[in-house]
Amino acid sequence: MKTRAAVFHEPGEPLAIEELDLDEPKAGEVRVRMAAVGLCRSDHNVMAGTRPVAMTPMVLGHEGAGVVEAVGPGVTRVAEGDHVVLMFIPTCGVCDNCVAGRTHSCVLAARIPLGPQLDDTYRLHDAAGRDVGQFCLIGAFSEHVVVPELSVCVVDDHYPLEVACLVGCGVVGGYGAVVNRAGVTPGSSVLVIGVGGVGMNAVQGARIAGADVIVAADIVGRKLEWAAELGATHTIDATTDDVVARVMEITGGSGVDFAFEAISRPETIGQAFDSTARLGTVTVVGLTPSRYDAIPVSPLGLVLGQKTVMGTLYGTSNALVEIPKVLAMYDEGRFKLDELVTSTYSLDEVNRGYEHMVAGQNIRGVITFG
Ligand code: COD
Ligand code: ZN
Ligand code: ZN
Repeated sequence: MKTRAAVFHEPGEPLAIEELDLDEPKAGEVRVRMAAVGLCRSDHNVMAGTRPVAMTPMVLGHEGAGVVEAVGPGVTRVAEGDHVVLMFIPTCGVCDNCVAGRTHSCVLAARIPLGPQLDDTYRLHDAAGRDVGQFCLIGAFSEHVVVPELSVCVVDDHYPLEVACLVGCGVVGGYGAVVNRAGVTPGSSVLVIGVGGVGMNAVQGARIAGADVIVAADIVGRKLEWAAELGATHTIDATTDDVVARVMEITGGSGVDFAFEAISRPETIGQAFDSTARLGTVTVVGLTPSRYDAIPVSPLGLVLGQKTVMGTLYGTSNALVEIPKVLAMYDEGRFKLDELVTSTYSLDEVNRGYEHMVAGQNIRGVITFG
């Protein structure tokens, strides 16, 4: 069958909307009619060339949700008609980490930047007959996708897919960093630097975990207003204020118990470290571009402060468990998802959506398929 998709060719160039040939699902694969896909910064990092992928052309997009319309031989987890959220790290279930309950570190995560499906062949082909890769094995900027059944999480069909899609990446990434990696405790103090599509969910996670003080720092005023609506008790405009000095003021000079960096810049990781109290933890969420090879963390401050600096990927979450849990909290009104979608776009408007992201206009822009 044919599918229209947004194809990445060269760093620095806009995505090209093309009609591609899509093969039938092979063994262990499913075809999904995409309903919605969030415009996450990681796809933009590929477009900008700061996060290289192994091949081009490649269809980007990994924060997606849709409806299963066909299944290949041997598929057992999923059936036609199921509503699914796509997972940007597949869950093989049999590698050492999956068996140990750490599916966020599944051995198949290494496939994210490669392009082909798990059997090393391609399901997408362009008009010139070239194979087309799928970012994160997904390539969700496409009307239809064929993906491994290991990359989908079935969700109840009453959830609006244009908000459920966000749970597949940014929501679990930010929320999981707080509850699964750092383990924020009731009554504690939290700082989130960078309250975009990921950091905003760290703010929500801190609220749900019962933190007393939740400080959000960003360079865009509107993001700070949104953060306050989603649970931040204090906000810092990093364009005018010294983040560390303001955090010290807010916490009476002690610093926060838990700091999160959701931008991916060494300077802001340094600010998170300097803002943390004795025995506090710093959790780095963003994948920094590979040109950076060090972070400004004082070794003396690390020891005297007895601090912990750690990273997190996919919110250190088992997505198959966490995605339905977050959606259940959405049902209860505890987790805000509708508020995260600040603009919607058609597939043809994908580049405009990314321009808006770069300009700081959205918490999340979402592409909806008509
Ligand atoms: N100080 C404070 N805030 C800043 C600064 C600064 N110097 N610079 C930028 N910001 C703010 C922006 O205004 C924005 O609000 C926010 O930081 C960044 O948010 P977004 O919405 O632009 O980006 P996100 O939230 O989609 O993604 C950011 C990450 C860095 C977390 C993401 O790209 C990433 O690297 N994720 C890695 C984790 C992961 O699991 N990746 C795989 C798939 S995403
Ligand atoms: Zn993402
Ligand atoms: Zn695995």
